[in-house]
Amino acid sequence: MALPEKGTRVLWVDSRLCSPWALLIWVVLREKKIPYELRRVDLKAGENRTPEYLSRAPSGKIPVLQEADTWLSESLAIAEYLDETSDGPRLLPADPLARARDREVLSYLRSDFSELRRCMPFEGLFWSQPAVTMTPKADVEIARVFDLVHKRLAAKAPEPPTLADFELAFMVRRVLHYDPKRVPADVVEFSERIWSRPSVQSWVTSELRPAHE
Ligand SMILES: N[C@@H](CCC(=O)N[C@@H](CS)C(=O)NCC(=O)O)C(=O)O
Repeated sequence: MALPEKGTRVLWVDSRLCSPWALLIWVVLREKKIPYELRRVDLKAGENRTPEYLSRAPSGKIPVLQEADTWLSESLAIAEYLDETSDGPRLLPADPLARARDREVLSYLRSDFSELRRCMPFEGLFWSQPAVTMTPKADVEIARVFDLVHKRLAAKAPEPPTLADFELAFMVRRVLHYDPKRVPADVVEFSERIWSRPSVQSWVTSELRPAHE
């Protein structure tokens, strides 16, 4: 695991570039125009399970942010840290209640929706995946995601997007990919507006992603 020059900010991501959690940090760095180096970890080869990696990122997961000898894991902690310590547009609202709402949605997206994720894996956006039968639980979770988007559209101006907007758009993107007819027009518009941002598209179209899984 070659270490970067001292003083360089480094984002460690999965080598296949298909983690939505890593995507969030990629987007934060680009939206806020923060210079960084990218390092890729081959999860399939177990590069995240070496004693060296685990001593820096004890969960053995990506994304990880490195600043000199400081290593920070967990996408939400990293995103919030970058937002608070850098210039550029605020990606978490300044207003305490609006910020709490953002964190509420970000927490839901981490703790709930496991069936939606299982039935509509993010990998499918880039490589064909074996078909998975939808389940009633996944249907309920999809309806709940749409409901969260509708609540946001009713409550706040669409610009600039916040962390919760980005992650909701990533979740909607799964449904748009696997079963577009399900997605209401206003939710399509919400997701497309965010998915088409240069910060997101630079990740979607990255040549670093292997052509085959
Ligand atoms: N709660 C973590 C989740 C990160 C996560 O699940 N990363 C996956 C890739 S999508 C990972 O590194 N998996 C490797 C493993 O668990 O061995 C975050 O928000 O950063």
